[in-house]
Amino acid sequence: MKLDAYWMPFTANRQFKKAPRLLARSSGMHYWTHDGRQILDGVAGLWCVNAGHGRPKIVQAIQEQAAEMDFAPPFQMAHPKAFELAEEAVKLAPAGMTKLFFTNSGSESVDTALKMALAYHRVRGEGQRTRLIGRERGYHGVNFGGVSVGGIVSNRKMFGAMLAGVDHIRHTHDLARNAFSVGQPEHGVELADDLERLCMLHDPSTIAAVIVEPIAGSAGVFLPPKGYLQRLREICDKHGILLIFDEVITGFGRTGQPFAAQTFGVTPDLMTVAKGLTNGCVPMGGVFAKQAIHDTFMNGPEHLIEFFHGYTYSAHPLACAAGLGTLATYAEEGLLTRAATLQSYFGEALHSLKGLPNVIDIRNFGLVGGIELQSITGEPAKRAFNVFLDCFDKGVLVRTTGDIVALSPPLIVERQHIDQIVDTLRGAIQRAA
Ligand code: PXG
Ligand code: PLP
Repeated sequence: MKLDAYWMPFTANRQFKKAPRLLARSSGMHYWTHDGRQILDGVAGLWCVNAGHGRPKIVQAIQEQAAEMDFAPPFQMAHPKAFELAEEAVKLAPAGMTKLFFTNSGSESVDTALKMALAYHRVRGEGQRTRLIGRERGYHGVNFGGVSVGGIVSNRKMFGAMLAGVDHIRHTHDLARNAFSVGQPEHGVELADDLERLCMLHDPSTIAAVIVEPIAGSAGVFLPPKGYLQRLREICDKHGILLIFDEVITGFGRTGQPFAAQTFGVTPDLMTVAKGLTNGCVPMGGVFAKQAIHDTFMNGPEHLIEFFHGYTYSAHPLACAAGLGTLATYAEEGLLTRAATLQSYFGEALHSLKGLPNVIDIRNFGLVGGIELQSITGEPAKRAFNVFLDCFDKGVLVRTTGDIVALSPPLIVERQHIDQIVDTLRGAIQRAA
């Protein structure tokens, strides 16, 4: 096979093509490589295959839809499954988040939510609210809006000035006070007050929205300190700022409830999702909005378009079919709350790695885990990458970012899979010493 033409995303292309890792098949908790090796999926593909691989309802829904109708234009037209999927999805959302706008990815969801926030204020006659606030070490996808509010330096520094008027609150990662916390860390609620600092600096009446991940995933699994999200909500309410939760990773059962907003008891104004919405089977994302935000747009003449935004593939029939199959599978098997019942077993298994060489922190919540390793001096990210390669060699797929190993197994994971993941990691971390 020629590997030349494909310019791979977020990949060390030259290194990869010297020793490619190709997946050929998947089922349940497993992948099989092109040369037939079975690999246990410790990361739900890329935080998305929450119901596990090759689920019959989803496969059938996609097959039938492909035969019945391939594409339907989404502007001034629609098809029934778009409405059905939105109806089913808002039943799972936090109370009051009754509207769903479809996109094709998390990155598009983020840009959509940011535009919704700006337009909402403008429609209300507060067009001076143009500033967007993100958080250091946040990941909100790779489009210009998302990297602007995002806080990962390597995802930003090559790309110029990005959106104007964006600022960032401090991240919540605090090894000195919170290392090896089980579940939510005790310390750091006051970091939410950093939003007050930006309100004072810019004047709160210029700020449209704040976007955070309830649990930061991509940058390395950073949990919200106890009370932190509540405090953010209070500050936003005080100043009329919209709160956006980016639930692209935390959505659809990862934290033990359908959404982290429910797990943590804090309802945002807008909520971005993707990944688990279709079990990763067909690309799709969405933005949940509170009824009142939607209704604010619905005030002009009825024949006029209310929100000048949308994608050719918004509510694509194949994606809607996959989404309906996915939500049915989640419901039948109780998957959206399964992480709550497994979280203590998963957490204890992960924390059993404490004391291994170079393990400087272990973090867990629901079925999300992070293991932070001491970097090799002068070679950041190398130790964790070696652990990733070693685990893959031993038949387990994990994910690394910098020197942090991230875990997010499909929600169908069983205890023996958790044991296999952790035992494989134990060996790999020892060998990486
Ligand atoms: N927001 C959040 C919180 C995400 O985690 C996106 C937006 C963007 O979604 P799309 O579908 O445009 O990729 C994400 C995506 C990793 C990793 O290594 C995580 C993501 C993407 C790529 C890698 O953890 N999350
Ligand atoms: N570029 C051009 C020239 C287009 O015509 C379109 C859509 O019609 C786009 C970009 C946007 O594509 P999409 O709607 O798939 O995001």
